[in-house]
Parts: sequence; structure tokens; C-alpha cells
Amino acid sequence: MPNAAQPQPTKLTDEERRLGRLLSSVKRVVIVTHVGPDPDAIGSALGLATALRNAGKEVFVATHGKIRRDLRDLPGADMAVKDVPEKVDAVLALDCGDSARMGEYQGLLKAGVPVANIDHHDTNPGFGDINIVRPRAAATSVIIHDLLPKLGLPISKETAIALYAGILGDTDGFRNAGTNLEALEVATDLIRKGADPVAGADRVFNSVSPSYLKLEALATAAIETERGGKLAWTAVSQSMLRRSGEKVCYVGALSSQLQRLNAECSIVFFEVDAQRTIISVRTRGTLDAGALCASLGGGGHVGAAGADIHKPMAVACRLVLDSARRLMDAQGTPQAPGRGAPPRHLN
Ligand SMILES: [Mn+2]
Repeated sequence: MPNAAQPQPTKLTDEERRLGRLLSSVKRVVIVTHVGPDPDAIGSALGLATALRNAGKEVFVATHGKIRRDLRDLPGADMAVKDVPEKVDAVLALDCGDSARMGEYQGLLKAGVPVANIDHHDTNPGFGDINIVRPRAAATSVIIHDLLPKLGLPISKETAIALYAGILGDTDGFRNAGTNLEALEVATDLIRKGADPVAGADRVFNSVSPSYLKLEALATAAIETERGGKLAWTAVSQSMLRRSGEKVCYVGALSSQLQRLNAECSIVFFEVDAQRTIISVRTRGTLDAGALCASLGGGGHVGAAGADIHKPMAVACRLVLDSARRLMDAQGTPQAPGRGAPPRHLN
């Protein structure tokens, strides 16, 4: 009788087998990250890129321009390109929830070469010729960690460092709803293979600029709350941006700061110009940030969403806060203590 406790040889899915065949047959591949690449986009791409380079492949990582400062020293970053070469044998889209997220590289879908779509967003429509989409994975970097041994590609120290950054980013340092046992087990394995957890945390969380921190201070000083703290928001003006010295406002990063209030709904408004405001909304429980933003012409997920509103900030604030209040009224009191909605992947 077989012993159930014995480890079983890893079984490959059909898609994994097809990816393995594709990668063994190609010489020159391009890995595409999503627009505005975050640690998981860059980490998963460079993790796979370093492993493929070690296997003798010529690899280009399409990153929509310069990799952001804190991730620029990751192993494999030298493979980053803005323009992809004309002739490649395969396209690997990583962490792109849909083909539009490939941004300027969407044309590659029509280049007549096989496209593999590797991702963890539950809304991914499966736009590739090969689709490896695992919504329960905390990060695309987790999926790459699982795939590499199946493809016969060893996880080197440099690969481990890149993948670790991706997991750290998407789980917000093992704190958000995406965090699960698999993410922690994969992180442990990556540390065993050479990723330094302290250096990783410094890279992903402790490398902001003084001007960013000043902007965050101005934004948090302007926080307003109502309903006993269940609704919280802040509005970041152009004058705050100027005073801080920052050039751009990462509303998502400020939104993560507001989440520390544990509000049911938190909103960051940013005045792009006199006629345009962008918002970043985070919610807890079953309150649907995606629905709120969809009603304002934006979109997103249950727990995190955004919208680009072509109205002055004061008008946008009234409009959005009224919608949020209505949504919270319709929701009533959420059933304590559960969090209702299943974990959704926001990045
Ligand atoms: Mn991701």
C-alpha cells in the first residue's frame, strides 16, 4: 500500500509542460512586466530572467523605462530594456492582470510568436497561448518559484533575491490579505537559497526619499475621519506636492499608510491639476472599493481600487465621499468578526 506521507513526484499540468517545451526550444525571449512595475512585477521578471540566462538564453526584460530607484540594484536588472528587439522567439507576460497592463508592449501579442501569461490576478482572462494563472498565489514571484524546478531551472542566489522582493512587496511585508502559508514557506526557501530578509525589507520598504516622507507627512496631517473613524480620507494638493519637493504622488503608497487606521473605507485624493483628481480607495471586509470606483469611471478590486476623475479636487471630494457614505449605509454593519470577502490580489 502506498504511504500517503511519501512525497509524490511533482506532476506538471498541461500548461506547465507546454511552457517547458516552449522554453527549451527558444533562444531569445522577452519578459514583459506591467505598467508602473512594482516589486512583484520586477522581482518575478528578474527571478525568471536570471534563471533563464543561467540556462544560456538571451533575455530582455521590458520594464516601460527605467526601473524605479529602490529596485534598480536587484540581480538581473542589467537585462532591463525600454525598447524590445525586433526578433524574439517568445513573449512571457508576468504579473499582468490583462493584456492592457502590458502597456506599450501590447503589440508583441500580434508579433506571431508564442505568448505565455503567468499571473495571479483572479480577473486574468487568459490572454496568452499558454496561461499559468493562480489566483491563490500571493505573488507572481511565488508562481515563478514553483515553476523553476518544474522547468529544470535551478534557483540561484540572485534568482532568490529577486523573487523575495516580489513576495515582500505583494504581501506588504507579510501583512495583507494575500499573505498565506505558501508565501511564508516560499520566502523561507528563498532565504535558504541566499535571499537576505533584512536587505530585502530595506530595499522594498526602507528606501524612500526625504521628499516622499515629507509628502506623506503633509498628507497624513490632513487626514479627516467620520463615522467614528470608519471612513477616513486625505486630499493631497499640488501645493503639498511642491512643498514636499516630490515630483509625482504615489497615491497607492499613501493609501497603504491610511490603511493603518483600520478604517472600513479610506480614500486618498490627489489633485493632478485644476480639473483632474485621481483617487485611491482601500476597503476592508465586504465593502467593495471596485464597485465604488466603477461608479466613478474607474475600477479595481474588492479591497483596493482607483479612479481618474475629470473634476476639480473639491468637487471630486464631495462626489466620492457621498458615494462612499451611500455604499457604507447600504452595507449596514458588517458581520463581525469575519473579513467576508476572500483575499484579492491587488498588485
Ligand atoms: Mn503581483
